[in-house]
Amino acid sequence: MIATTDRQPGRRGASAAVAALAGIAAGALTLGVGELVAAVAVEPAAAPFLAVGNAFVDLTPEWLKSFAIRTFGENDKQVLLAGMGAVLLVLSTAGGLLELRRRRAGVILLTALGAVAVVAAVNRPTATAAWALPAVAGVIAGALALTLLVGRLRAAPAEAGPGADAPRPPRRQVLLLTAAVAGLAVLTAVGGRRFGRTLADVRAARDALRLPAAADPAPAPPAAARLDVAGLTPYVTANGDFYRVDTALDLPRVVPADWRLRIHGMVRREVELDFDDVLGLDLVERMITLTCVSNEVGGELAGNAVWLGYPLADLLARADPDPDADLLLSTSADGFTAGTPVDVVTDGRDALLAIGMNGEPLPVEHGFPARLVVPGLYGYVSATKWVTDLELTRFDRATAYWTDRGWAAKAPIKTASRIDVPGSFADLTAGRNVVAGVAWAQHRGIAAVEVQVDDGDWRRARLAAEASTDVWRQWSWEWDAEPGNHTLRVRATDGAGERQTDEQAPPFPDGSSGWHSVVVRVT
Ligand SMILES: Nc1nc2c(c(=O)[nH]1)N[C@H]1C(S)=C(S)[C@@H](COP(=O)(O)O)O[C@H]1N2
Ligand SMILES: [Mo]
Repeated sequence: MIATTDRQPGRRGASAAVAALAGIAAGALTLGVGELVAAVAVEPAAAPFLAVGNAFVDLTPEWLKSFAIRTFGENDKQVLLAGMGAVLLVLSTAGGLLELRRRRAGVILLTALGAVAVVAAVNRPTATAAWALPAVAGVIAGALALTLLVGRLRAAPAEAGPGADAPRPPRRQVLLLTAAVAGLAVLTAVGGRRFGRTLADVRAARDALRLPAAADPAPAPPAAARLDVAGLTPYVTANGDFYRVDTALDLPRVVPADWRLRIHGMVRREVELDFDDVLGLDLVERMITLTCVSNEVGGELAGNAVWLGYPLADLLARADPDPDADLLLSTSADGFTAGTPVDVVTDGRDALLAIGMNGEPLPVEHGFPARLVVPGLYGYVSATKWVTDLELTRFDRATAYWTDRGWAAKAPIKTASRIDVPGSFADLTAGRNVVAGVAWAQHRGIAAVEVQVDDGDWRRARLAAEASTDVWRQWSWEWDAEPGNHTLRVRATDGAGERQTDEQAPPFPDGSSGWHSVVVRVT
């Protein structure tokens, strides 16, 4: 039996609209109180909205994740947050309407959603039991608000029979109360976001940080390492243009004063460093090109920067690792983990605990105040940002974030080359045209790049000078283009003489492969 107090359809519609708004306000209050309790009593990441979002990120199946990265690129986080917002808007509207139809029905829906948030929160990698509190407190506040608001709408006495002059539900009053609840929701949410350490605090700490000069500065790359071709990827990637890939919906807020790095596990001596300890070390500066395993053939998920840091091998040596430890498991402030082969870190390459990027402290998005950088390995097995913990262990004992999701445990970067100019489907004029791009095979180096037009012979491109085998190389080739539609293809050969494979592979499980091509029209 549906118990509405209005017998006129128009009025019933008006009550429903008010109930829907009340549902939205109650839903917002749930989230707002969750934010506030998380910030005051637990941790910002324990707030229901973020906990559910982060859990969603962790549970997203591979096909959906690849689709999201392909479709939305680096906006995938914004798209997820907006999508969650839309779903919650629909669900809280439904909560209001359900509560109007049947007392407690909306509250039950809200409680069910709260239970999902609790499960998500307590299962976050860095969670304690207290992480349940924000969602519980939020649901209590939201349920009270929903009961109060919609209860008033339904308050008309049931005995008023048909035709009787039933008292009108106090819609205007409920609307005002709804506005008050919405205001409270905004206050608690904003209060929660402002309480404790904010992103602004972290940025201020970063601005205040003065990095020491490197004891061992980066060798200046040869002038001939840069080619002057319009549209070619810049040799050094500006911090603001550097690709960003991580699982963090909300940036970890770590300030140098609180940062600690613990080195433990299969070691003879546990080591703990604070940020001043790192600043006091003999730092080195190295140019290293990073690449994400999710990069598609021809994709943009690679960047080149000058990193300031301390050699990881020397750092680990301080802990005197057990020779049986073959895995370095690094953990970030937000619980992300990467597993790096110990032999790679200690084979003499410039694997770093990095604190500087292109002459500045690490940007917050890129791991402030400290991260790992290991030349030659994809980021997911090596480049832990906001790193706080290094454990020496074994591949047969431990797994990391992405290996738990089926990605390869060992992931050297595959040789890759990309045509930047001309762009896909460019309109060119017949005659002399420059074809140019970058190629990388970190730690093996690039020995040759070749270009092919349609099914013609492969032609050697001109290679810019090599700064080191850990850095990508620009290349260019002069093309005497004839009218018509043409396909340009590129392939590289690494420093060991191994040619880039034309076998097409998707990023999963150990990196994409295949030759990049662009189609152009020449007139
Ligand atoms: N804490 C943390 N570190 C992380 C990741 C992450 O999700 N969380 N992603 C890794 C991956 S997959 C890559 S490719 C690099 C990207 O580093 P960047 O964002 O600075 O380019 O960071 C690595 N470090
Ligand atoms: Mo990555």
